[in-house]
Amino acid sequence: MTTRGFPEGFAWGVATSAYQIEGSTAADGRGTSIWDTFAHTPGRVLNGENGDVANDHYTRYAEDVALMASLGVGAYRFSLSWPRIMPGGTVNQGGLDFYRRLADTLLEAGITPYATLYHWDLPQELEDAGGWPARDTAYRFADYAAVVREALGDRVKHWFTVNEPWCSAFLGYASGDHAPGLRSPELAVRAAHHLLLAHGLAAPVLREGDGLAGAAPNLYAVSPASDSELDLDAARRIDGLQNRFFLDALLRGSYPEDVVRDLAPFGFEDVVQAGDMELIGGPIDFLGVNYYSRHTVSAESDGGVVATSPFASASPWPGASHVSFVHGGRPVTDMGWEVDPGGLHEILTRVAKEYPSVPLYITENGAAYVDTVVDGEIDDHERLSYIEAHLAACHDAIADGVPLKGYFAWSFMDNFEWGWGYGKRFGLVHVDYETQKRTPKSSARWYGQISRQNGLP
Ligand code: LGS
Repeated sequence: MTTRGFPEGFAWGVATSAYQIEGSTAADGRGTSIWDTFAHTPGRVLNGENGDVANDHYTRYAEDVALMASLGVGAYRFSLSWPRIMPGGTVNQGGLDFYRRLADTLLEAGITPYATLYHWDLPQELEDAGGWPARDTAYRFADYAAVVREALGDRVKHWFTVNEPWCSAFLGYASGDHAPGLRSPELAVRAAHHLLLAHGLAAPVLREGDGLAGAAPNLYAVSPASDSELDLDAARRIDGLQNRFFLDALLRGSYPEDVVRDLAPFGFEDVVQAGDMELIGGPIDFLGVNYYSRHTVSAESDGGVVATSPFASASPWPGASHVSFVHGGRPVTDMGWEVDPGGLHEILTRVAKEYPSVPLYITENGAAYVDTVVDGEIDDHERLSYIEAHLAACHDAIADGVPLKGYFAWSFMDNFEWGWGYGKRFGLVHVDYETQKRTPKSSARWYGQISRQNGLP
């Protein structure tokens, strides 16, 4: 019986991204991305793992879509690989054909496609030309958006421009934990602005006709470790860079003044040009929210860090490199991230209250746990509880008036977890990488049931 029903038409989805599942990195004219280069550089990914084969989704997509459909999932958020579609800057029909086939297969199965244009796999030649710190990359992204809109717009109506621009900018260019692995706060702040500019240039292109578009930043609940002035300031800085920088830009068309001040030592003010903020704050149809955890923030520099890769060394926080992250006393997942569904409610109600109204989606939420296969079954009750608690938080937020339109569990299946390689499993579906066998975990069957009945018991 359903006692906590969701609004009619709520999208119940699962999510993945191209580099994390596709494999076939040399097939049908695909070019090289910064993640190919990074993963093949010793010491960047745990155990030297890479996405060359991954989940072999490029050849197994039909089987994967059939499994999604059999579970009862109604929506699928995947990403398009830019180097498959425009290797070397020219259109590659072979790459577009793959996504046409994928979209057709989804539509035939009654699953609505939601496509993300950028989930971290920048074409290597664009990195060689300066990457996201170079303004020109944003214009190349707009060209790519036009190609994608033209080729897939008859099938795909829901678009996300950039996934987690915070990660691309600050893990990619400041801490070096993600590709391209650079350690320069000056480059990172430039990258952050140009990722947002890329969104601002691409959104109108994707919204032409009946297209609907938005961005998908990763937002965190943030609290100070104590009410000391120093801790409060540390929390302001982290909340500023993680949340308000992106929310203010996208939904108000301006950067928060205090964050601009924090970033001034890194040359941020010279990066923004006239007209940029109007583009970045231009109309969108929805905002995606990726939510995983809470940061509890201290100004004591001897506290911990939040692990973003097994090799983390430099800080991803320009203007807040003195800040540390302390344990807030909640249970943690296999990533060491604290489980805090209340933080999701806090973020959703905050966005709805403090910003101009825009429909929201949870574009990612989920957890890694160590799964054990017993007689071919995986009873992942911790993952199931994590998702159930976060869905309850969504239900509460909707009751409080938040215009939440859908939820995408991260992830449909276990996959390549960036710097952590294949060791961390976020999937509702288990993947045996030796055989590529997919086995739905208990959480997958449960989530399918919730999707079908449009509500929690
Ligand atoms: O697989 C990624 C998931 C897993 O956890 C996905 O590709 C990303 O879009 C997303 O970043 N994902 C994710 N996020 C949690 C990030 C926690 C990092 C904490 C570091 C903060 C300093």
